[in-house]
Amino acid sequence: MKNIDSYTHLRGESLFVDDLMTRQDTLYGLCYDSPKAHGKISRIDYSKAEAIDGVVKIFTYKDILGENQIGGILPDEPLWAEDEVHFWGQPIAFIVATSESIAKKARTLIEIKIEELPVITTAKEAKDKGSFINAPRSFSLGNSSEAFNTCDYVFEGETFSNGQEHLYLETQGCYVEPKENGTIKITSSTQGPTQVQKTAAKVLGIPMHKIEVDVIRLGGGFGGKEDQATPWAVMAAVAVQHLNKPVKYILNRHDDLRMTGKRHPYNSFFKIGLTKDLKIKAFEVEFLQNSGAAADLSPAIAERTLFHATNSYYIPNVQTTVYSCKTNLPPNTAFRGFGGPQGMFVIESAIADAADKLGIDKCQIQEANLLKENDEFSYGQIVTEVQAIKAWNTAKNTFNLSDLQKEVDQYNTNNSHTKKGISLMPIAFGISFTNTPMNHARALIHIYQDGSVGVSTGAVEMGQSVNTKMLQVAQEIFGISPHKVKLESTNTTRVANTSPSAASATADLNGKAVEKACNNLINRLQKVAANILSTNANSIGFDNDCILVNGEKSTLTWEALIAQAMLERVALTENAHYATPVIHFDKSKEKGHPFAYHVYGTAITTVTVDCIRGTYEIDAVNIVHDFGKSMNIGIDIGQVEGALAQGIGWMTLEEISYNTQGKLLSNTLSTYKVPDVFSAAKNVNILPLETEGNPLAIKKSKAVGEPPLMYGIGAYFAIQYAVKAFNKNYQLKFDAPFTPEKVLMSLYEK
Ligand code: LUZ
Ligand code: MOS
Repeated sequence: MKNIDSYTHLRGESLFVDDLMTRQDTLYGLCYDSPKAHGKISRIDYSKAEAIDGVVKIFTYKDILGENQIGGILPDEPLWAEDEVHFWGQPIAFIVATSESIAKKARTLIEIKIEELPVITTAKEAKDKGSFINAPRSFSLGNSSEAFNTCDYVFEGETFSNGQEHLYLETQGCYVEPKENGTIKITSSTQGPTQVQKTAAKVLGIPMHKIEVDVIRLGGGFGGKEDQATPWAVMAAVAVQHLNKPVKYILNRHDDLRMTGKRHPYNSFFKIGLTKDLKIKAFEVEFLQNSGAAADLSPAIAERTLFHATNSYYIPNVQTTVYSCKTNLPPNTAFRGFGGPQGMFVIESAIADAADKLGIDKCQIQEANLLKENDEFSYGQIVTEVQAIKAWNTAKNTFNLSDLQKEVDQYNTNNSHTKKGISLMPIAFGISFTNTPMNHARALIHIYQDGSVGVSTGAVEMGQSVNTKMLQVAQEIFGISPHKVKLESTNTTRVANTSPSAASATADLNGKAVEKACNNLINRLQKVAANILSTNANSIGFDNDCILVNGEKSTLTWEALIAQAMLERVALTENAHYATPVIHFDKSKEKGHPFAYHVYGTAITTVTVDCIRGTYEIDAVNIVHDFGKSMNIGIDIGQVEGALAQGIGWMTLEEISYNTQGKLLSNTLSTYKVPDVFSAAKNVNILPLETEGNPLAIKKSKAVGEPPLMYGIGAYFAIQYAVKAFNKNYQLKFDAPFTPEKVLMSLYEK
């Protein structure tokens, strides 16, 4: 089935927040943010800005009737700064005017004096100064310090991976309207409608039932709207509470880039120990996460880094620690993979370092340590239905690894100014929110009396096609044509207390709730049908818009059945709740079984480096991916392709840059390079691995949003291979992104 949105997307008819019909009296909001990264606000003068015709009011923390607090995990982030600012771009005030251009003009007239304080921009500096978000976390398995003594080889090193801008096509935004009796309706471009509702209620000092949050769809989220869609919606809601008029706020790209957090940069220190037969016996890492100026989701992201620190390998002795380092950058946040990619980059670097020093191919070490059935992760989960070796071998065999390797080496013998590189990248990604209590969802299904169906869930459509998957679930259970099912917007009054659409788990969690609700309706309808057809309920089936008896088509249509059920006063609405069974985690021991299942796969990446210019092309990425039993292979392959491009971008081109004063330098699309058609892999082959799937995945179709991003890590090591082929003196460095500048320096390093 095609993505149900593709037709209107292509015609430009799909609606986003900015396309909503606005009321005639709508006002426009604009955030005034800090022009310094750290300091005390000694003076602020709004008088010139307020004097402009059309400026209605400038809101500050003093106008907040509830709490000036938007922190989700830790209460450490004000909506608007009070007397101190902690990052460049921190919201201080909110200008509301009769037009966007008036608000913009007013913003330039605000005068501020800040007594500057020392600015920390790197995680290392923060750690040295003892500046942390919370206490460090550690996972451990076996006894690594003892195990190192029995290793034949031990290597130590440092890695750095930079942040990443989400660059959702649709910037952050909201439209907020007053309703009667002090109630407020927020339409937001958020992955987490409940988080917006809860935070707005807290800041406005009103109960959650007075706030309705509606989400039509998002033009991309990638994690950037899991937590950070909230502040804008809440700012506009504060204004609406005071003015009793609608307020719209859509950030322009420049403001969005400056004020929002990104993927966390990580600086990490590893120690890896191997035996002569290349088994990794011990592994230790200290991860320094650059969290920015407030917690946001950093502690949860730090946790996922620990969960993925050994990627798809079994290592019997592991000791990992993560520090969430508080710096004067915008609070960094969720980004596809959620700390997992940062963890995996370190183990892959450690393996590359060991292979280089031992003079062998990296893939020999990788292959010798792949996860097997019943292996244990450092967090105590015993893995079953492991596909690591199967994916690896299938990739090697299907894509003729030995031929590819020969081609690369022959090419390198025959060419002096261009060199090729190759790498393998296996992945194992855990599916479930690592915070167990978040793994639940609900669905509300109405069968209307004409037989058409409306489905509401907590899932937010952000281009990942979750609505299409939800529609498929309902349509297949009811045995009706897809056009009879409509997916409604995501709305907190229809489906409440939702977890954000995140963690690759949205289709699983919400799909299972849809499945449950539909099955409950089916049970009721079977009885009605059995009555009409004088048979027993168990023999009733549903297919092709008709009712079946013992698998045979009867004369009763779906529409006729629904009409009869209506006459018999049978409830045609159902609400169901789903909570993932099996999973648990004990934070006091840092052990448990946090993931419903893992997703596996292997990518083989080949590249060509221009050794005169330092530029490179990704020749091909050949992937074997574990989709389980994909319920929509077109959509799922689209997710792999998108994630791969995003992962390669993170590893190669996308370079976030702040100066030492904490000012974002890469603040436009001319200074921040995202992958385009020229930098995309020339050839991408995606082969679905034949696996059983997992009963905790919706229709045994495994989660697909995040895992394939990590195939992009392979690009780093393929480029490194080519660089080494050109320059034998090159000392391996693990400093992502591997931009053409860095490649050039490496090619000519002495
Ligand atoms: N968000 C979250 C996530 O709150 N918890 C998670 O475990 C997670 N994992 C991936 C992406 N977003
Ligand atoms: Mo996320 S990184 O919002 O799944």
